[in-house]
Amino acid sequence: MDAYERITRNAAEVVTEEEIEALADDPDGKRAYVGYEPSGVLHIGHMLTANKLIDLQEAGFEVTVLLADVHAYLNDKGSFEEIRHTAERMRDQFIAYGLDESNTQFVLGSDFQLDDDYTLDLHSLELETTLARAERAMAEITSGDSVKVSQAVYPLMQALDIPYLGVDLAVGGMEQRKVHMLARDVLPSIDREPPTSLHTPLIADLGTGRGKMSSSEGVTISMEDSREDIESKVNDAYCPPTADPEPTDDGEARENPVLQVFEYHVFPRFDAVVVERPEEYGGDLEYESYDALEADLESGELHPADAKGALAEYLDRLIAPGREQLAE
Ligand code: IYR
Repeated sequence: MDAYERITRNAAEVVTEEEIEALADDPDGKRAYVGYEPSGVLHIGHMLTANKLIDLQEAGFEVTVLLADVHAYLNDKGSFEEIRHTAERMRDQFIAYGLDESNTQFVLGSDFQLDDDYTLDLHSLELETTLARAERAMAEITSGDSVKVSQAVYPLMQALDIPYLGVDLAVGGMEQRKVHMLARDVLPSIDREPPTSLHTPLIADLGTGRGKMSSSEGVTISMEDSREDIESKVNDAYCPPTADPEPTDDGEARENPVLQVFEYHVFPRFDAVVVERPEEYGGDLEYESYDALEADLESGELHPADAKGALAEYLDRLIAPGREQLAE
C-alpha cells in the first residue's frame, strides 16, 4: 500500500485530494492532529480517528493528540478541574490502544489557548464570523437546544488550533467537517493558510443500525467493557445479511453496524480475520480483506451469528490493552 492509499483508506472525505497528494509525496516530518474533548475512557468513536492516526504514523507522519480541555469546558462537560483530571487518564489509553509513543505528542488545549496572542487572534476571527455560521458549524457537535456564546467561540478556537499547533493535516469524524470548512474560510483573514482536513465516517448505532453510534445514547463499546459486555452488545447488534439494509418503515436510512465495525476497526488493525466454526458447519473461515467477508455475509456463506462471534473476539483484542491499563 503506498502512502496516499494508507493515508486515505477508509476516509469518508478529504479536503482536498490535491493537498493530500502533496502531503503523501513527502510525508516525513509532516504532522497530523486530532482533538478530543477529554472523557477519560476511550470509546469506539475515539478509536476510529485513532486508527487513522496509526495509519498516518505508518505513512511517516508525526502525530499530535490535542486533549481539548478548554473546548470541553466551553461545551459544558464539567468543571475545569474535573476535565483536567480526566485528560491525564486519556493519554495512557491512547498509547495502550496502539499509538506509537515515540512519535505522538500530547498537548493540553490550556497549554496554549489562554495565551495573549491566541486570544487576540481569536477575537479577530470572532469579528470575521457571523453567529449563524458558527452555530451551523457546531450543529453536529453539541446537543441541547439553546446556543450559548461559548458554543460560538468553540469552532473558532478549533480553527485557530490548527496554525497554533503547526499541523499540516486536521483529522476528525464527519461531524467535524463544518468546523474545518469554517477554518478554511476564516484563517486566511489572519494570514494563515486554509487547512487540509480528512474526515472519518460515522458508524451507525450498534443496536439499531440507525443514526450514529455515540457515547451518550444507544449502545457503544468502550475500554471499560469486559469481554462479556462486548459479547452481549455484539450479540444484540443489528446485523441483516446485507451491507445495504432497507430503510426503516418511516424512511430512515440504516446501515449494517457489524460490517461497519469490521471495515473501520478490525481490518485496519489485523492482517486477517478468522471466523471460528465447528467442523459440522463448514469449519473455520479466514478473510484477508473486508470485501471478502462482506461478500460471504451477503451470499449466506457466513452466518450473521458467526460474524458476530468473530467481531466480539477481535474487538476484545483491540480493547484488552486499554482495559488492562485502566486496571493498573
Ligand atoms: N470538536 C472536537 C474536539 C476538538 C477537536 C479539535 I481537531 C480541536 O482543535 C479542538 C477540539 C469534538 O467534538 O470532540
